[in-house]
Amino acid sequence: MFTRRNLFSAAATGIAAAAVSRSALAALPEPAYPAGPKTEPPPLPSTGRPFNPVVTLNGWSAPWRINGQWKEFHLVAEPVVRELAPGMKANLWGYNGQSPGPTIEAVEGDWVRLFVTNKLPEHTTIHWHGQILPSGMDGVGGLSQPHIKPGETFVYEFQLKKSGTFMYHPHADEMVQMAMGMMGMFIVHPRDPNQYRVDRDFVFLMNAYDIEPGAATPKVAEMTNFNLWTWNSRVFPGIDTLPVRMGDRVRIRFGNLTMTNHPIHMHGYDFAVTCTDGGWVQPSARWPEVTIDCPVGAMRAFEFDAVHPGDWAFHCHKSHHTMNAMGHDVPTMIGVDHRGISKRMVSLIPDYMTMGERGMADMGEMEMPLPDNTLPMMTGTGPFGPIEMGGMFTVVKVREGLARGDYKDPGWYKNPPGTVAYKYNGDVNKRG
Ligand SMILES: [Cu+2]
Repeated sequence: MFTRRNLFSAAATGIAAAAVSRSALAALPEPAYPAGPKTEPPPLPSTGRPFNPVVTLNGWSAPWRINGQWKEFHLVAEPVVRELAPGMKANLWGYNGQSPGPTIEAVEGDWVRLFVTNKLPEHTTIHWHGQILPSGMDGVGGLSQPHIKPGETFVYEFQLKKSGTFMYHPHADEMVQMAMGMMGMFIVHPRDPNQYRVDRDFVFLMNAYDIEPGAATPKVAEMTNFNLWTWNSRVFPGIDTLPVRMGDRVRIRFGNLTMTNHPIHMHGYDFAVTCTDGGWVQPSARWPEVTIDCPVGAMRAFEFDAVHPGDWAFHCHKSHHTMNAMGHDVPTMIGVDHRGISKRMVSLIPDYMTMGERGMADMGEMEMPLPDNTLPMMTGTGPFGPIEMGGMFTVVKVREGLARGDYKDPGWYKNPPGTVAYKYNGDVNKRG
């Protein structure tokens, strides 16, 4: 077993992340695979130090094995098929059968040993984004370690120096591997489970893809023109809702591994920014927001007390990030009079349909023919009609009487009488 001292000296000589022979693979912890794309709230930890687990939106947490002083995890980098929302599957790369990979959860002070097996057609590494660790464990291919070649397993070993919200992703052929979905969250819980304690603690990663309508594999050379904006490689209406019990203290954490910033906005509440990539924000330094901008490569967490019941939209505020593909090449038609043109076009192209001269809202209800494996640009239906969203959008559902640990969607909010905007019929005393 490594002692702390020879771990550090090994890192200094660059051999700490050592390849494991094929015969040793039998001794690796069994890699865990998820049951599907739905949120799988993890159970309370049965071994190791106690903590309050996070809930990964449309994801799950990796199990571990205790081996002496080590908490051992096993990540397998491999091609995966991810359903982005019902009706569209993408050929991505990820870990343990899914993109993003499982959330890693451990406790400040834990010694973690992470086995990484490469089943990709090219080399990879994992960088533990935000962790304080020996330089040789930092996962930058060529700089801190040799690359992990296809078929090889490498071992990362380090002690978790501080609690907070972290990520993991490759630092090898990075643009391609992240454009293909390789990433995951890494949550380090405080040593004292009552420090920064909340009742519900949600996490997700923001990622983006460029997949041509009708195709299933992202274009990996894309730099700016992504067309699918995802949370944990899901788009609305495929992103699970966040059910919250009235009175709960709630934390929502996210990381951004897209190539642009995302102003994340939650309706119905103001909240406090309590954790950034650098660690916890002291109570006296927390600032209130209703929209928190998350830069590229950063993590943010905010907290609120669930005191306002309802269905509250929760989304990126860049409006093209709450749309799915096909929204990019549509010309502005508002104010254009199509009447003459339409008639003449139909005589030439019988299926011709003019769109957009009164705005784009029609797209939310229109049954347009789409290529296979393609999602509508604006979609989803709520209790009052089409929601006209896609991409980075979901709903925080604050309800009375949910059970602790119940993350099932509670359905639509039943608004108390007299609390819904209504159509004016000439007399506010006579509501129709
Ligand atoms: Cu955005």
